[in-house]
Amino acid sequence: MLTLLDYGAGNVRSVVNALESLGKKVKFVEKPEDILSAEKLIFPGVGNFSSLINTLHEKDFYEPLKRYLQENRPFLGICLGLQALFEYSEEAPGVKGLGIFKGYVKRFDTNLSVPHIGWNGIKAQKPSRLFEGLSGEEKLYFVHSYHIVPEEADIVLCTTDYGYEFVSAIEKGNIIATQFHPEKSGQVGLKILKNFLELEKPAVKPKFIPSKTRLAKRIVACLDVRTNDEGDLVVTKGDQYDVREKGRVRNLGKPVELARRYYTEGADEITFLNITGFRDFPLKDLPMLEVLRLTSQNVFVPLTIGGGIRDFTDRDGRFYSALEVASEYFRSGADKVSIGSDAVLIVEEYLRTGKATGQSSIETISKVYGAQAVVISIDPRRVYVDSPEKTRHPVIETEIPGPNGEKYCWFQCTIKGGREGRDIDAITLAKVCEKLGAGEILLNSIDRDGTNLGFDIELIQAVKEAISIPVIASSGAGSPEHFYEVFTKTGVEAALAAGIFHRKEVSIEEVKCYLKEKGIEIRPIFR
Ligand code: 1PR
Repeated sequence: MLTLLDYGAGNVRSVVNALESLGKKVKFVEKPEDILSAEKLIFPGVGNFSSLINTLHEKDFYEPLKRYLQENRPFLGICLGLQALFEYSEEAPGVKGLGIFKGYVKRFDTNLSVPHIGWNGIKAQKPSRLFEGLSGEEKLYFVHSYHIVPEEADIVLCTTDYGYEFVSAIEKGNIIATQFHPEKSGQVGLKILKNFLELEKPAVKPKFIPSKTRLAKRIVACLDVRTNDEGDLVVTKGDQYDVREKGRVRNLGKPVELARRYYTEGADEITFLNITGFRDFPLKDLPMLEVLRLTSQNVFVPLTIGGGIRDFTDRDGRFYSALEVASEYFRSGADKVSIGSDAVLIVEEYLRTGKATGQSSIETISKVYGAQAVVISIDPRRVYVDSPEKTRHPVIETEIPGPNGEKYCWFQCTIKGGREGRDIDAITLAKVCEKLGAGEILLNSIDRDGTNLGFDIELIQAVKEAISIPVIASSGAGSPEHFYEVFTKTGVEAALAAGIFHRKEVSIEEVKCYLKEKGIEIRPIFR
């Protein structure tokens, strides 16, 4: 029996699912005594350092947890569950951590995109049971803006490179804690969890230690989901956002089955977009929550969900905040939420008034769940002009001239699945969203969606250069070469495709093999 310390933020369901898939029963800590009576305690953490420590105090968990750790009893901390073991964090000045180990938590000081999101390697620093069965070439899933700086060198279990070398896991006695998320690291992560459960067995020396680890470029499979004309929830796919063929919604499969297929085929991440979420209220749209619940039972890579994340008042006058909607998604198994239409309206308001309200979906969700949990999905369309003076929006000089030979264009944001164009451009939108607390941009292109012509490199370059959070390039992928092009011509961290995978024209494995041959860092597929 394992005991899980859930302090109420983030996606603990995936940790439970991962442990259950290993045949373990999980008990939740409900009262302070449950901590001291645990045989093995698991403490996953996402979100914010101060909200975690404050919640531990409020629930009277702080002291029992400290005692459990001081008694050197079996413990696995994950992400913030690692950081909380140190004295303090730059994320929350004045807030005291558990102080089990000397040292502090520091914000990444690098010119690379922060958060550090994605699959990176580990360099073992000492033998450990955790490394049993690993070859050293594995990549694990990270998502964080802060990392630990321990004072005691002997607790360092492994390190990882991101701009510089940082400590990515520690081990001392029976206490192990990782910055990466084993529960989101596919089969490799499950192996690590299994190793923790067998901690009493002998430690092993890692076979291979890379000189430097590299963050992999992520390949994301996207499932646009909606109810079809028969009332079934299906994966569909549009051509430039038109999902109907001969008047009927295209049906490309069932969401849970397809997600599972992409997981086994090597997708580094899976995104569900509830494409009619702008008009249907997602908490009434229970099938979508069920899709997440079922998917997260056996898909152990990050899951993002988008569609309908905004404040909402129902017919009876009951108000639901965007934070409540997002929380329900996180509880159902999502790791990140993606905000589309609402982000455009928030940024318009911000530009009109010149100030942030602190109450928007982006700000409230980011504050509770952390920036890394908030993705902004942008649906831009090219608007051509003869000359830059013809518009007040930032323009680019384009190599793809407009219908009348125009040499300039700007990228107009749309809402409601591309149905309504707004007076704001994608570059400004991305910049303001970053300022408000978004952690990642999912950059679509209505012009390229479903065309197989390749990504809109000019759009992606323009947005990527304007911001410092990671960007997922989307729309238009038709071949492995297109992925290579977007990774080499722009600095994007991830590339997403839908149609080619759904129609089985190109597999995720083919894309990864091609990229690997060309020298692009990817996450190897371990089955
Ligand atoms: O506005 O917060 O409710 O979110 C709605 C979400 O649904 C947004 O993220 C929006 O992008 C998405 N969406 C709405 N309508 C459509 C549609 O297609 N009619 N999906 C839609 C389109 C594009 C990607 C697509 C890529 C790759 N989003 O999802 O998967 O373009 O396709 P490809 O590889 O086949 O070219 P809100």
